[in-house]
Amino acid sequence: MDVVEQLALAIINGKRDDAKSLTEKALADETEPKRILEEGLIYGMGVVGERFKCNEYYVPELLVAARAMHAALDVLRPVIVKEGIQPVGKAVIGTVRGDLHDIGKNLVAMMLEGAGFEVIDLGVDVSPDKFIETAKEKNADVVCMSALLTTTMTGMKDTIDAMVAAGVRAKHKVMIGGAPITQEYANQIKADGYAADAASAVDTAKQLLGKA
Ligand code: B1M
Repeated sequence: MDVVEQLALAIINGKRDDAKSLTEKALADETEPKRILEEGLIYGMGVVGERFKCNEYYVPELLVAARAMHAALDVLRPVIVKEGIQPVGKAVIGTVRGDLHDIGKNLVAMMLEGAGFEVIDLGVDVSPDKFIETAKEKNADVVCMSALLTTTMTGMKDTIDAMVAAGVRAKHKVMIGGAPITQEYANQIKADGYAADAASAVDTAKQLLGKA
C-alpha cells in the first residue's frame, strides 16, 4: 500500500495524527498534491460517506473522519493554493434565520469540503441578505441552506424569494436540507436540490453543477 492509499485509510478510520503525518510524508516524497487530494482525502471521505449512507457509519465516525480530513487538509491547503488547483465548486452554507441548530449543517459542510468543494460557512441564524451578499461576493456556485425547525424552514423560501428580487437567482444553485425538509418542500419553494443526509448532499451538489 503506498502512502496515498495509507492516507485514505487513515481518513476512513478517523486517525488524525496518521492523516497529518502521511500527508507530510506524501509531500516530502514529492507526490503530486492533486493525487494526495483526490486519491487520499476525497476518496477517503467518499468511502466514509458511502458507509454513512448505508448505516455502517454513524455521526461519531463521520466526525472523527472529518477531524482527520481537516488535519490533512491543513497540511495540504497551502500547497493546493500555491499550485492553483481549482475546487470542484464553491458552496456558501448556513443554517437559516432564527435557527441555531448546526450539527447537521457542519456535517454537510465537511462532506462538501471532503469532496473538493471550497466551503464558506456562514454559521447559524443566517439572514437572506447575508446568504445573497456572500454568494455574490464569493461568486458561489451553490447556496446551501439547513433548517431543523418547522418554524424556521420558511427562511429558505424567504431567501429564494430575496434572491429572485435581487436578480441573482439564476446565478447560484440552491440546495436545501434538514430534518423537517422534504423533496416536496424543495419543489414547492423552487429550490434546485434537496438532500436527506450529508453524504447525499455531496451527490446532489455535484449533480447541480453537472459534475456528478
Ligand atoms: Co433542537 N429541536 N431546539 N436543539 N434539537 C429539534 C430539532 C426537535 C425535533 C426536538 C424535538 O422536539 N423532538 C425540535 C424541532 C421541532 C420542530 O420544529 N418540528 C427542536 C426544538 C423545538 C428546539 C427549540 C425550539 C427548543 C426550545 O428552546 N424550546 C430550540 C430552538 C433553538 C433555535 O434554533 N432557535 C432548540 C435548541 C436546541 C439546542 C441548542 C439545545 C441543540 C442544538 C445544538 C446545535 O446544533 N449546536 C438542539 C438539538 C441538538 C436538537 C436535536 C436533539 C438534535 C438535532 C441534531 O443535531 N441532529 C433535535 C431532535 C432530534 O433530531 N432528535 C432537535 C443530528 C444531526 C446530524 O441531524 O441536523 O437532521 P440533522 O442533519 C442531518 C440531515 O437533516 C441532513 O444532513 C445531516 C446529516 O446527515 N441535513 C442536510 C441537515 N442540513 C442539511 C442541509 C443540506 C442537506 C442535508 O443541504 C444544504
